[in-house]
Amino acid sequence: MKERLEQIRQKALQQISESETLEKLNEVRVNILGKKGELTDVLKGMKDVAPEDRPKIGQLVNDARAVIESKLEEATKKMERMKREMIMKSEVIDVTLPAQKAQMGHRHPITIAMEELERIFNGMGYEVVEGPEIETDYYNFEALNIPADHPAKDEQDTFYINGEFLLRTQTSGVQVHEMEKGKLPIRMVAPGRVFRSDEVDATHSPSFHQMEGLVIDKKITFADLKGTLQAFAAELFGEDTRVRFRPHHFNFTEPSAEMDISCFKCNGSGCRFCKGTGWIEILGCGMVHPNVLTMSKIDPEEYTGFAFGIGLERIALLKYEIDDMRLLYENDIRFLKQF
Ligand code: 2NM
Repeated sequence: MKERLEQIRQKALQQISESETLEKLNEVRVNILGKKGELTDVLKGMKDVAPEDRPKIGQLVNDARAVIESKLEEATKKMERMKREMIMKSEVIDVTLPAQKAQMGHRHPITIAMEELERIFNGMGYEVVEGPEIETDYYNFEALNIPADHPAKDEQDTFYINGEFLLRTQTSGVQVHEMEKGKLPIRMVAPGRVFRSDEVDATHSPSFHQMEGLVIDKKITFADLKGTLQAFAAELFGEDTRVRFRPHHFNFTEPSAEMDISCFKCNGSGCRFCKGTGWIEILGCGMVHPNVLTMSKIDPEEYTGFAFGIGLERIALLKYEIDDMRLLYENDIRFLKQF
């Protein structure tokens, strides 16, 4: 009996020292000290021990149990401490490290141009009005004095949805809707996406952005148009900017013109940027055609007006000196990050 106890004790101590996990230690506890454990087994054998030897054997069993229990506890504590240390090491946070810079979003260069133009025209008392990208043939063409046989209406140039609906090729439909409301005077700009059936290249895209403006009141003249667009150019490109108007043709305006600004790179002396001319084309404009007013129930004898159209891609490319429009649509984050 004594030997068996010694054996159990040796075995227990060895197993404890060989245990590498808390689970293993618990296994040892159950196998030795548990209800069906080896030491408990020894106690159950007491009935075969001579009565006079029982106190002594009992004492030995208790001693063995005490030693094993204390070794178990010691090993368990040590194991728990090691486990904690390992967790602390692997989860260490260096609170002195500098914080990671938050990634800020960027407005797209076209959005920047659009908002800048809205700000300038708002400052001159213009309202910003938006309208649908799908329009009817009437609002996109007919109401703008563009006849059925006009080349712009060709399927080569316009995306038709069906015989009646199309993707707007300019935002002018928004102006027509506004004129039809009959609330005069009008001072508005219409920014937005427009569509033309063009091949993609450095200066063309089937979908691009425009801002068109419209002013209608009594006694509006071409001088008002010139003064307004001169003030606009000065605010967008700098107060020294000079403008010139070249005769042009649009169906919806008469007379019509294109406006150039003096090159902001060379101030008009001629450089690569303005292709040696000293001037940069910036927008189209004109006095609203009497037919356009009449169709929208405005009396051209009482009211006159001017209108203009500005390409926002063109403004963004000029402003940021970008030479290929495709960069604006590819959404390469390395490109967009710069604005
Ligand atoms: C341009 C150039 C000239 C224009 C005309 C109108 C309307 F609706 F009043 F007739 N809206 N926009 C216009 C005039 C647009 O874009 C180059």
